[in-house]
Amino acid sequence: MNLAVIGHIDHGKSTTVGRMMFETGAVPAHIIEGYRKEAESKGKATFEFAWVMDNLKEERERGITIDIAHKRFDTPKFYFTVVDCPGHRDFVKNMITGASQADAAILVVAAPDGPMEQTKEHVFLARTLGITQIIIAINKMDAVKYDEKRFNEVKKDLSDLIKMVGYKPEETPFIPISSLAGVNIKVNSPETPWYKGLPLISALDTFKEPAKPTYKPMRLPIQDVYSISGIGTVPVGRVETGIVKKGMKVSFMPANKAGEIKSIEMHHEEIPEAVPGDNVGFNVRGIGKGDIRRGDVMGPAEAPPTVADEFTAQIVVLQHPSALTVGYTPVFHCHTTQTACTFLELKKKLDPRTGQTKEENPTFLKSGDAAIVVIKPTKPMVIENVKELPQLGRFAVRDMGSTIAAGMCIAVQPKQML
Ligand SMILES: Nc1nc2c(ncn2[C@@H]2O[C@H](COP(=O)(O)OP(=O)(O)OP(=O)(O)O)[C@@H](O)[C@H]2O)c(=O)[nH]1
Ligand SMILES: [Mg+2]
Repeated sequence: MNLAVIGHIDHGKSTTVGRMMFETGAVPAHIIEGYRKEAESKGKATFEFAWVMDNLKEERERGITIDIAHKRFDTPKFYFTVVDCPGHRDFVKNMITGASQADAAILVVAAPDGPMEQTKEHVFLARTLGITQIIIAINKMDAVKYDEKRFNEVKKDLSDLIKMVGYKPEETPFIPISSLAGVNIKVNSPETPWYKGLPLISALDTFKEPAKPTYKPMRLPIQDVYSISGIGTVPVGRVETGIVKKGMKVSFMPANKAGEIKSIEMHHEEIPEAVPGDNVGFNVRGIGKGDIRRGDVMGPAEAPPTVADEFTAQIVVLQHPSALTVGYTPVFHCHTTQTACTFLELKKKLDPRTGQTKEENPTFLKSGDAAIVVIKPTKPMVIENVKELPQLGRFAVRDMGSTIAAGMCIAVQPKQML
């Protein structure tokens, strides 16, 4: 199960992940103790659990997460690949990459603050990027003296927020925790006698296993490409649909490069095939490091990923400082690609609640509007019809450091790739 941990800056996402890794035995106590001493000596006391996830020098100095990091831990039912997302508004693009790989999410909200700007933005993005299952951890309960009243206030605000984007509050676990103190993580703690639900780690086991679309054409968006001595070029990414097998002939789009799968590795073990949800590294005969990059998508040679000349999309505008018009060219984040795309045509404005047409050919769109639009990428990009390959058809639209809109591709006019 791929799990994203999302939420506003400083609300304790990395600390929560570090704490879960510790409590499940994925990180031994002496490592945490080492981090605790080092963090304290560097004026970063209390960051010992966050440092399990924040490995970059700049992350540790600034005390924030910048890029997403993957870690693994096991619960009785699942093994989780957890993606710790940055909360800082400048790094929402990294959060989108993390969220686009996830089956489920933990939303971390600090009890003293309640929902903040990136709480809202992350919830909206998680939903539009297709994450259907969510658990809400109301963290830093120690800082509000484990007050039930404060917990209920924050819970109420969050219920309203998640309901707006389509999650069901009554089916969503809300858990009062303190990641720093280790309260309600593995077992229910005496600090919150009023809390009758499950502790965080047990709640994770109530997630439903995502259906694996193995029968669809294989798609694997490239997240990174490494060069490893003795092995060669090693692209990494998550299988979204279909099966990747050793010996398979594959094609990368829009790079338009072909090769053959030599070996596949997951969590440092060689495996014969990879299925949807697997985060893998693999070696391809015929592919050099410079041939492909983040944003390219691998598919079978006989059914390569679709490169769009233009595509039709249904979008919801989250926020735009003025009006969104034809000619506007923000960055589209779709699977692992970030590509500038132009709004070519505003076909119709929809009622966001019913989906009925409100206006044909509107001259502009503003915050809160839903619409059908035609989009043209400024350079080749892979996007698929959401009906056939939902994982490759959802996107977020960003400009000047904020999320403008999110949506899905409902028709593609393919580009001829020779
Ligand atoms: N009092 C208290 N502080 C906490 C708790 N959890 C985290 N913190 C503190 O909050 C600060 C930020 O924690 P992080 O885990 O780095 O927060 P984050 O959400 O990962 O932050 P970004 O990745 O930068 O968005 C640190 O000083 C933590 O020690 C908690 O349960 N109680
Ligand atoms: Mg963090």
